[in-house]
Amino acid sequence: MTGIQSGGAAIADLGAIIKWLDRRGRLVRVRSEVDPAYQLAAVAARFEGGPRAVLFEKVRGSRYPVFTGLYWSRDLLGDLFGRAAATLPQHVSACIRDWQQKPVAPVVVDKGPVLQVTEATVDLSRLPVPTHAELDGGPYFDAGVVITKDPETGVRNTSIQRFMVVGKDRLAINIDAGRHLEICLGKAAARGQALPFTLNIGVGPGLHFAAATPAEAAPMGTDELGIASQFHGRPLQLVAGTLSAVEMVADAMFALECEMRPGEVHDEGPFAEVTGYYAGVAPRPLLRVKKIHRRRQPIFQTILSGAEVFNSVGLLGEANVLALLQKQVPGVRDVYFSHGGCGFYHAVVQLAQKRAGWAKQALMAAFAAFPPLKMVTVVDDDVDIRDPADVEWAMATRLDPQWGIMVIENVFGHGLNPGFPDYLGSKVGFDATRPFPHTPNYDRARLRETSLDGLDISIPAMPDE
Ligand SMILES: Cc1cc2nc3c(=O)[nH]c(=O)nc-3n(C[C@H](O)[C@H](O)[C@H](O)COP(=O)(O)O)c2cc1C
Ligand SMILES: [Mn+2]
Repeated sequence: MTGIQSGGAAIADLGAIIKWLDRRGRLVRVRSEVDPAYQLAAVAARFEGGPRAVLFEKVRGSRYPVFTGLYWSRDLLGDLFGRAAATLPQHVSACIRDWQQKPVAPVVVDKGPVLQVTEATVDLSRLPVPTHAELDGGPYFDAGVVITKDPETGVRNTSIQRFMVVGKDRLAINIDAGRHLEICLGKAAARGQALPFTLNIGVGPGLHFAAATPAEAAPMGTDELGIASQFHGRPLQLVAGTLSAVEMVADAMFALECEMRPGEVHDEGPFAEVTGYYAGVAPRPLLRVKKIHRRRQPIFQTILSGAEVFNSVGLLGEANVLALLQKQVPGVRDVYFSHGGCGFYHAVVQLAQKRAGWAKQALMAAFAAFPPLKMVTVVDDDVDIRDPADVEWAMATRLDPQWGIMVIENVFGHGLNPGFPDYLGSKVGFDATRPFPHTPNYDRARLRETSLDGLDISIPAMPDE
């Protein structure tokens, strides 16, 4: 496996990534014109989870193509990084650990592709912003990286949020409880100031992962943009803002310079979320887009609410839980956030148990490491944590419901999960490990390893093959 990194700085440049996907046969090109309202997302969904990303070359009402699907397959991501898909959490947690120990700060450079064109006026209707699901409240930016600065300390913060278009130069944003952006907005409000930030669209996975790094791994006051430097193997490049002290990403396809004025709100939603449910309408922060910069020939990026989020928020959560559990619980081998669990509500932990009772320690540590988790299942090291049937087998044969189920009531969880109205609900842990010490009646039956090479085997074709 070579991956794109053998091409140098290419991993930081979505344009280079799209070309690389094309050369690898990993890019579906939709040449016919599609409607950004409903049709684009519906067509993209037909390819969701497959080995290829999708480029929509002609999008009605706009001059710019739209790209989607970079994150919906771990195999594609593994190929891009030149490593086996199952080792992505280890790679991600190694990059975060290296940043925690010795951060490589981003550098501010004079020029960057994003500054090739600055629009004379701000008109969001010229951008190919898609409306995804049938009841969505409008077109949404959902793949933009937000950069802001803490109004007190000046330290940068980065995150990804969904933004609904509510006017020619207005967006409404959803900020979940406790996000650092919420804290920054609160600090700006306390000082009676507006909060400037930039929305950077069309970036590489290193920066996307940096923005999605959970607060538990990148606490308030740390400049998590440095995590992108680790993925890139060189400092992330920024360019200075033209209206405020907040920088933009030099390699982005588009950068919007924006401002939130504390107290200004607008109805936002509904939006079909990663949970498979609609997030409801509520008054949420309104913001003004003051300037649009872009490449000469930019490509807009959108993300489908589903596997793409499982493999970004979920992958980052997984990497963090794995790193913390390996520090705290002897014998933790691997962690997987299942897709049936919306990518970040159900963690499956693989444990080579060393002493009785440590499976429950692993349950508690996992819940503490990542607050959105609603379920944690711990299995032994002979179970394939990425195979739901194997995990179910462990539950069906090894979980003892008398003592293996741990319920935690009235605990903070993820507000988008309908079981956590106002972020409060119950969580459940399943200890599906064998009783300790191990006895032969829980040993797994196995057939002997064999090879089909040299065996004369005839496989007939079936009528509809
Ligand atoms: C595609 C995508 C969409 C997201 N949408 C939102 C959102 O609308 N609101 C939100 O608060 N977090 C959203 N997140 C999660 C945050 O970006 C993520 O938790 C981040 O770490 C928050 O940054 P912070 O730790 O600096 O607060 C999204 C993440 C991804 C990858
Ligand atoms: Mn942060």
